[in-house]
Amino acid sequence: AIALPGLQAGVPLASLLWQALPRPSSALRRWDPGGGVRAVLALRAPLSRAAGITFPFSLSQELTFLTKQEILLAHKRFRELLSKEERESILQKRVPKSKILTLPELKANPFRDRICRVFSTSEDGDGSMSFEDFLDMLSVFSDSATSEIKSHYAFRIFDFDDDGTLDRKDLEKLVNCLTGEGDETRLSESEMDQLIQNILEESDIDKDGTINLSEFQHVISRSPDFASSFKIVL
Ligand SMILES: [Ca+2]
Ligand SMILES: [Ca+2]
Repeated sequence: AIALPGLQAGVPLASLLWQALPRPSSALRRWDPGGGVRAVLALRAPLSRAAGITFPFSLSQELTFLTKQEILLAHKRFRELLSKEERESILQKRVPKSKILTLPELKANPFRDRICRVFSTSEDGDGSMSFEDFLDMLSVFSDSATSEIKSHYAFRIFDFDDDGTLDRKDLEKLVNCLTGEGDETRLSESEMDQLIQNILEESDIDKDGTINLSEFQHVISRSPDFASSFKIVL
């Protein structure tokens, strides 16, 4: 039997993907699906004013998913990742991936490297983050982001080679992230083959052997718990 949590007949891929992630404990709030749904706060006023922070650039619309309190907390946490001298010009600085991954909210996430990669705007592909990148990430993982936005980013996170489609290799890596790469936990070759076959049977609607974004979003839409489990809260 394949010992992967959530893997039963009829359980959609989305459940496998996110509900198999480490469960929340009282100390770890990041995957807490019971955090409650906060009202969508559509910040019509410029965010800079709302948050009391001076931004010399216009922030993207996606950031409307964060509340003023969340932005202020993000600002504080990001600032703490910078050295004293760097804190003078926080908006011009990038925090290296190694530092970002010291945040407990990311440290235990099996997709931490991919998350940095997807949200980093660094042209070097080093996963470093500007404050704007950091806010983008928190916005997508916030309670208020829509399921469509979350599934779009989940797809990008799972698309390990960034080629716009989830093929067998991506799915294999994804499963290994969930089970861990240790000899005791990882799936055998035949279990892996079976699992990927199941995932494709369920998701690959046009039968081209890979899962594209709309196929992925279709599967995710059948998992009502997805949006509440795709979450990082500082
Ligand atoms: Ca791919
Ligand atoms: Ca397909």
